[in-house]
Amino acid sequence: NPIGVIDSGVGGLTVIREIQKQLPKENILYFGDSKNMPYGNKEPEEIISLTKKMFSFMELQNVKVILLACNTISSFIEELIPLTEIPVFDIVYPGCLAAIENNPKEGIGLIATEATVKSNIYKKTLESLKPEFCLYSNGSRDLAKVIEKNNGDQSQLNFTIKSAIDPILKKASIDTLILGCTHYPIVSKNISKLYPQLKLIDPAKKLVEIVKHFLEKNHLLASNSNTKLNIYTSGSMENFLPFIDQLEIKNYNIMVK
Ligand code: DGN
Repeated sequence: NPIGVIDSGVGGLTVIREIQKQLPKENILYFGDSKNMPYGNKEPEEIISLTKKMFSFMELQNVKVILLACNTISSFIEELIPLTEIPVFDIVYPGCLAAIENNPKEGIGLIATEATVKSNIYKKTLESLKPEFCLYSNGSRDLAKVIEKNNGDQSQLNFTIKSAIDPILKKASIDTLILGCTHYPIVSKNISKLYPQLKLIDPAKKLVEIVKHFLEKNHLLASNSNTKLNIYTSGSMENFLPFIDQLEIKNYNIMVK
């Protein structure tokens, strides 16, 4: 059975890239709800109800686990777990663990969507793991959308990145920045260029490590030699192709659903 991955759009491809690196023998089923993106500016009820629909699709396709490759969706993990029998993994907990392992000297910064920041999920999770670290966050209304819809306009992209990060640096001198939206690692090169002093945390790596451990422990690891990645989008295929290329995603089929 495949590993199921869901996101509001193309952002979850950054998690797919990591699965293909760490679990190269697994089949993957991805659903990106680009028609309804951005999720980040929606109310919790709507995010939960859209996610429920994606869960039903994952159930029909018999996935063995569901990865929430979206921080905004992961903010509602407690409400979502009871909605399916399939084991669900969120991306916020791994993001916090990875930030702590970077041994921040000062506080930890977080950029994410407004919904993620408003939910306080990172603050709560970090406090439960290491209360001594302060979290400085800023929610961006536009960055995920600009990444998904931008057609190469670097000045618009850099401007939006700066509007997301500068307010955090005004509050505190941080050295570790969590990219708390799966769209953001797509532009990590731009971010590093603008802020070379910051260590950027992409939670996907830790998330896939955790899932790998779970699959091993439960004897669920696959050993396919010809793996398949089926990508379904509720939006347009053309929107996905440049990101698939840029992230060097392999062995994929893409379909509109
Ligand atoms: N990629 C999603 C996340 O990680 O929060 C959100 C993108 C969006 O819909 N705004």
